Amino acid sequence: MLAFEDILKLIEQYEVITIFRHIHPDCDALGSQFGLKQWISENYPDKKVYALGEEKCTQGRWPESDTADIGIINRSLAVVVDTANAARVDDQRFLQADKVIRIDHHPFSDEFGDGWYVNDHAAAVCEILTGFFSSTDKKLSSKTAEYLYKGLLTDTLSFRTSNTTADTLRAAARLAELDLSIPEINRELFDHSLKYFRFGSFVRSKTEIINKHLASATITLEDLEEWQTTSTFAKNFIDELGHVRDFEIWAIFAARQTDHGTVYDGSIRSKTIPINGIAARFNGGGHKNASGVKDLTDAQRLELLEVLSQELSSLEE
Ligand SMILES: [Mn+2]
Repeated sequence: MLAFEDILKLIEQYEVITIFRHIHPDCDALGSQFGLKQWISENYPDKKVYALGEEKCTQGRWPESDTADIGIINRSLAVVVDTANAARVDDQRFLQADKVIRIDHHPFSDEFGDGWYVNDHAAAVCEILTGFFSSTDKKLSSKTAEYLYKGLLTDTLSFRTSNTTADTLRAAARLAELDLSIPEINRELFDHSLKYFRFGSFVRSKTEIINKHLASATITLEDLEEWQTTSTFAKNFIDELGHVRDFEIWAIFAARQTDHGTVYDGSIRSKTIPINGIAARFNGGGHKNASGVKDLTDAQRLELLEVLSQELSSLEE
């Protein structure tokens, strides 16, 4: 495990720094990536910093990724953010960097890289970076703060998740001091289209109560066709099932067509019961109360719901 001083030393030691994020990037992946790039560029203007990764995120506005040839990566310090598994890094060329370190807040799963700072009590990598930057005597600009705040706000669902702590709120306060427009950032990240609004109602209409404390919505290929949308888009609507007093666990599944037939990808949330262990048995994983699964047959989808249902039986009085 690296300390903040070790990370700072490495950054100071390397002339070239490449920053990598995970596939299907969310705002914490992008916020920590571009926040780190911005902070290094402002404090060490002679260094070359590259934010790499192909895939884009539809939430919020973000800069374009950089491009770097393998020669650049070879002599760089690669910093992988928000990613617990080597296979999930968007751009596997990170493996060819001179040194690889990672900064993450997912439960530790994969021992990759030459060193790491992993704190699974942090609500977001952006929270960790806020602590890191504040531990130095370097400048933290409003622009860097805005990137970090976006990651913090989204990974905590606006400071509502179970991993939101006093440290999270202190980090947010530290960032907010730097002249951020809180309502503008909120609108940028959370205002959505009329189609999104209507699809949310559709997801609610498809929600079934499996037992009193477990709810699930399954979006079929026909549904996706009718709405002209994708399973990735549909899975984002997991929050439509949240905020119901009776539900302890809720899940959304969306169909995807593959060469070997229809499979289901899903998102699962719980109030208190750990679900990442169960998700791991169904081609998935994630956080204690927020996990994903993928490539399930319809039978596996039903089996998963059965397992979740049994998990809840301990709550029945
Ligand atoms: Mn994250």
